[in-house]
Amino acid sequence: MGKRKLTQQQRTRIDRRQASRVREAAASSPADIAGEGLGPERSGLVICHYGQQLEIESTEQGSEGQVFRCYQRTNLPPLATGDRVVWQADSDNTGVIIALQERSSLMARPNQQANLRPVAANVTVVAITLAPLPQAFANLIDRYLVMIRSLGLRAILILNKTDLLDPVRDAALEAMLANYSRIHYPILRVSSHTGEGIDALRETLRPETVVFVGQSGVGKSSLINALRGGEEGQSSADVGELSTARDKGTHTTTAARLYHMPNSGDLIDSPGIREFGLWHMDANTLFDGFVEFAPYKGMCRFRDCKHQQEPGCALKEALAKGEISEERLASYFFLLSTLES
Ligand SMILES: Nc1nc2c(ncn2[C@@H]2O[C@H](COP(=O)(O)OP(=O)(O)OP(=O)(O)O)[C@@H](O)[C@H]2O)c(=O)[nH]1
Ligand SMILES: [Mg+2]
Ligand SMILES: [Zn+2]
Repeated sequence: MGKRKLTQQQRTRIDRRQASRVREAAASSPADIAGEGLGPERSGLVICHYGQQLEIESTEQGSEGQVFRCYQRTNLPPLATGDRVVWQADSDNTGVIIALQERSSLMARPNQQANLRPVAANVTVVAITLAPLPQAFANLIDRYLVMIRSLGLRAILILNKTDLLDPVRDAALEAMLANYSRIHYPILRVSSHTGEGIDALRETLRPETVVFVGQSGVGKSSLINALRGGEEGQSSADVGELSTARDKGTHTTTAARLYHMPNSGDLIDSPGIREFGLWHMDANTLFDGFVEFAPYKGMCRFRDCKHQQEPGCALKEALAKGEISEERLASYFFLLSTLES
């Protein structure tokens, strides 16, 4: 299996090269691209990508907002929800995507084979969604935070299902959230059922393109529905039951899908995941993913300090002074041990 170890910069470069190659191909072989029966080139937005097909929303004046089913030319890289593309209509509201426009960001996640699979493109904020149930794990949150940081995106934490909070049972959850609050991650507390905090969350997300990530069952799809409000004629995201089926790894949302907000901004729903690895990452990028470690980078007495028992270790000193937390340092060491050497 071709395991990749790419930095975001490299990935962006590859994407860019690919995009320009595609543009060149389009320019050099108009006969092929504008094949028989195909309409003029149009701009579009990928709403959803499932199996071989993609749903493309026209962003062209005249047909703006209309949705078409498209296939993509095989010379294109894998496309993701949120990608801006050039496509041509075929017949019967179907079409073919011929080019990918440059991406400002690409959220990808490693699959079982440690290959990166694109999930959402052109997002500005990643909303890590948590709930009292299913139980939240700091280590999964840390993986997301590292990945988000490595992609140069902004992270926010959303605690959903506040209606289920129990002061005794959820003391550990509150302590965990306080830990993230201390290192300046915004935390919004909401309930998609009671509506608590939904207006404030909508206000925070308004100008952004946001992808919702997090474990299956935390209520990502429910939140998106609550944020959009139940407008007449509007399609809503599928919401699942918290059932025993979930323990076997069934997910209600199976493909990332983009929803427009009534005024401005886009929300992307994504399938829940139980865990994902960071195997593809290098140790330096991992370290940078722990934002509060930044002031101590390169400050240890020994340049190759492993932050274990070495004298003059800046990280250990920060820990002793309470400037970084035990949990986060342990999480860092754990993730470090999972990287490909
Ligand atoms: N009590 C309570 N239940 C909620 C809330 N939000 C969602 N739920 C319930 O949680 C369950 C899962 O909701 P979904 O929106 O399908 O969760 P999801 O994160 O989209 O799950 P996947 O699509 O599998 O990743 C459903 O039974 C919802 O009704 C909430 O604020 N309070
Ligand atoms: Mg869902
Ligand atoms: Zn050190």
